[in-house]
Amino acid sequence: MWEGMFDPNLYDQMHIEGQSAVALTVFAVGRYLDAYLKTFLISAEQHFMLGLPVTYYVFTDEPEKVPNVTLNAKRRLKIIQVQKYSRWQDISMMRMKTISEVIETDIRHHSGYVFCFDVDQEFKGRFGSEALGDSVALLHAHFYKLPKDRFTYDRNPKSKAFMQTGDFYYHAAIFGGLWENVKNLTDTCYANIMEDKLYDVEALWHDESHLNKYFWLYKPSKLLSPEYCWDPSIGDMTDIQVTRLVWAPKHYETLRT
Ligand code: 2GW
Ligand code: MN
Repeated sequence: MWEGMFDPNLYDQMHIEGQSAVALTVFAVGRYLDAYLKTFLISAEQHFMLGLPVTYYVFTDEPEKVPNVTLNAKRRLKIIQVQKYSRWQDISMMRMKTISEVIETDIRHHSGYVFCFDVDQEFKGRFGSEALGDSVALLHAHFYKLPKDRFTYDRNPKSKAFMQTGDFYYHAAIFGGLWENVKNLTDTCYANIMEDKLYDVEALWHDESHLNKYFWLYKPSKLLSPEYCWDPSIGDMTDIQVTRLVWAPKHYETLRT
């Protein structure tokens, strides 16, 4: 999806008439809660799926610290406590298991669609119903123009994420779709992550490598352009007419130590 190739009003009309409801999952564990969650939620209320019922599922190890953000009508927020894994790679990868569980116990009873987000980002423009689809993947801003041999797929034959060729390089910061499909995605990626652990291997880019393998085998039905997750440090903006969501600044020195 690129600006100019869809009529936002037609999509909104269709999804309002069809009574589409959307679940958004986001993890804010450890220092990522203070660093990113408030900006993420406040900006989502300004730009994410306006006019549709949205339920936020915030996963955190410190529920009492979740900021109190005023929500628009028909929108609510659920806080779910999770453990804080000691390795950041596990914080990221184990999201697959947690998302699957919550789809099963809660989401599937309320929302047809699920979108899963990294928290270290901020909405800046419309991120609307045009992004809904059966199975939705995002083109990674750093790779969408690069030749395939530059894609950072997992190249270790011992990992379940191993792939020699592919079509696109997807960014794990956003994926979504009908809950049935997101359930299948998270179950499959989690099973593969656990099988890797059994053999003591870890895919190059963790859950993102497994996600890329999954979408290579089970093609997404809709691709979001990098407008939907842009890195402002990329100088070349020739393709980008509108930034709908941008990466927040990374503070690795303080957040990853
Ligand atoms: C992650 C890395 C290093 C130190 C801390 C964390 C961390 C991540 C954390 O302390 N607490 C936390 O809640 N997270 C969650 O995991 C949070 O939602 C965050 O957005 C997400 C992924 O971590 P992040 O954003 O630091 O990783 P990126 O932006 O480098 O992400 C890509 O690669 C990751 C795998 O290495 C994931 O696939 C991610 O989805 C990709 O965007
Ligand atoms: Mn991120």
